[in-house]
Amino acid sequence: MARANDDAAAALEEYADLFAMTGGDAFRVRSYQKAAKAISGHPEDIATGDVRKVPGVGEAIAKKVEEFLQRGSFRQLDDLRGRVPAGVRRMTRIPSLGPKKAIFLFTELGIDSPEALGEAIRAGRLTGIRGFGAKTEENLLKGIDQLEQSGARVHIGVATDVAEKVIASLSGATERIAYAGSLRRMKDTVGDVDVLAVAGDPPALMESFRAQPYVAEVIAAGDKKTSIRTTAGLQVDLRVVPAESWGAAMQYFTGSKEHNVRIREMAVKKGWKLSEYGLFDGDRVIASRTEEEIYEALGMPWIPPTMREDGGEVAAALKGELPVPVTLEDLRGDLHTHTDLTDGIASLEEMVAAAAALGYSYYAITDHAPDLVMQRMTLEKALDQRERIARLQDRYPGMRLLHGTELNIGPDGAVDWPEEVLAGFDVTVASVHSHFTQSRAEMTARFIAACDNPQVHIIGHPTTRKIGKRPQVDADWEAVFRRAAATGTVMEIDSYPDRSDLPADLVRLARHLGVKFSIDSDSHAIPHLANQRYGVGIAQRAWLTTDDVINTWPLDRLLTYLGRGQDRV
Ligand code: DGT
Ligand code: CA
Ligand code: CA
Ligand code: ZN
Repeated sequence: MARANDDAAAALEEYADLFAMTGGDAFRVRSYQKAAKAISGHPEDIATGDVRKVPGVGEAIAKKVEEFLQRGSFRQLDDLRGRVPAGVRRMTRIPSLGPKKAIFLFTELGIDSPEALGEAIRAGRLTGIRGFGAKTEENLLKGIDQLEQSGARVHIGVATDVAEKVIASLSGATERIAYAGSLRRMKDTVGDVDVLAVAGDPPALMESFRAQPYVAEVIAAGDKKTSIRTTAGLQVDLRVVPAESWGAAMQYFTGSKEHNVRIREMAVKKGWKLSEYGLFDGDRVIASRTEEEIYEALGMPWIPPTMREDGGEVAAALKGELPVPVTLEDLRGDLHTHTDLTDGIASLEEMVAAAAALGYSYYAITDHAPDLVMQRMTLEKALDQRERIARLQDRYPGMRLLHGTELNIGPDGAVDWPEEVLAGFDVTVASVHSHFTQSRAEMTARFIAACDNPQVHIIGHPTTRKIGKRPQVDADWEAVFRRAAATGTVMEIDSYPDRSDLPADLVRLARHLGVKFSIDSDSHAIPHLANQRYGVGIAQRAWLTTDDVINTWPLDRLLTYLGRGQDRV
């Protein structure tokens, strides 16, 4: 679902950054950032609607967006891009280097990338320059290292948007085009995007690729392979492959490297050779056109990309015991969503209409509870919302509306409301939103207390990580999952891509211990409902089947599990 909104928002964010770097007024910087956020969360596609209807978008910003929609950029952005090279923008991501110093290094010394800065420091070119003492230089080198190691990876939401944009922009110049690599395996973070294409005129395709508006830097240009860095800072490798080896190339470049090593062993055992061009017996091609043929020739069914991590999938496939992983189509509902009653930006009516359009058979509204004080929730407001939901239900005979709430797990494991109030909700999600740095013992006890609460159904975004921003909390997860399994408490897979929480390795551990899961969007705006595909990716990477995921179940099975069935006393 690549919408014009996201592209326009990204352009405005980039503009805000550049504007700040070139000494722009802080108030205006903030107004661009706010407008970007409002546009990306706006339910209507601005390419067909009117951007002036988005709150916080005034005339000046609307003009820029309109120009962007017409030609993929706007004059003021072009101006600033011309003044600040992409590499200089990347320099501002070095932890100890602010925008002012980055611009200074560029204009005074011609340093135009983090790599160039590292070389300049090591060559002693900064010695004696005011503001760059030995200690500062040391910190900068450390920061450049950090940037290379971690900052280079982005979360799956960013990578998917980039990949879909690249594919849409080149589909006219290709016979076939698709992405492979870690993104196809749906890892929660992606180092670079690997795109494969079949093209009648490879040089023309590469030329068109280099000229796309999302290209900030060309890293390597060739007729078979071109690598660029996008304006979002992500590297994309485009490879042209022969049409007859499409399947072999997809298999090879999807990886993982470790999975490919296993597969190649199978080929070698049979006296064959497997490469990105095909499976060969000497010069004879055994299979190359499709992935299915290759796996079949090696004696196993096609293995879904999300399972290709050398986690026992090859042995399972050879024995015919590969589980059928849950798919997006299997989801019958969403059990964690917000409205503008708390921090969502769409109304109850709008969210429910969008959920119905997805064909769900049930949908839970779970606005925050009173303990998250800034949300200003009260019991009165919650009960009022319950009545609105009951009235709205008549309009959706095919979809059951569930009135839920997202509780806050306090430092001691207590939640907002007493059990008798909670019993009035159809479903409760309980999550940690503060006191992230408690000791392992305290955090473990906190989660266990929440699991022990008979009115807590689901633990929301359990590790509370935000990729690239906030680490996971420290807990004895095995102990938490054991208690969750014993009490029937469900662990959430929060599909919001910068959360991706639980991550797949912890899902695998929890499944092993007998825990059930709920794949939820945690939507705060209509476009977020579509994030469920990322949660499904996590579930597949952990080999979950529909039996493990409660929101694939029919309504009556779900309600019975939650203690809200017909037989409720
Ligand atoms: P990333 O980009 O770090 O998120 O992870 P990947 O898995 O996309 O890794 P990348 O981009 O280096 O390579 C893409 C795929 O190409 C990788 O998953 C497997 C394949 N590949 C690349 N280099 C090798 C290699 O030296 N040996 C084998 N067997 N496969 C390779
Ligand atoms: Ca990659
Ligand atoms: Ca790559
Ligand atoms: Zn939350």
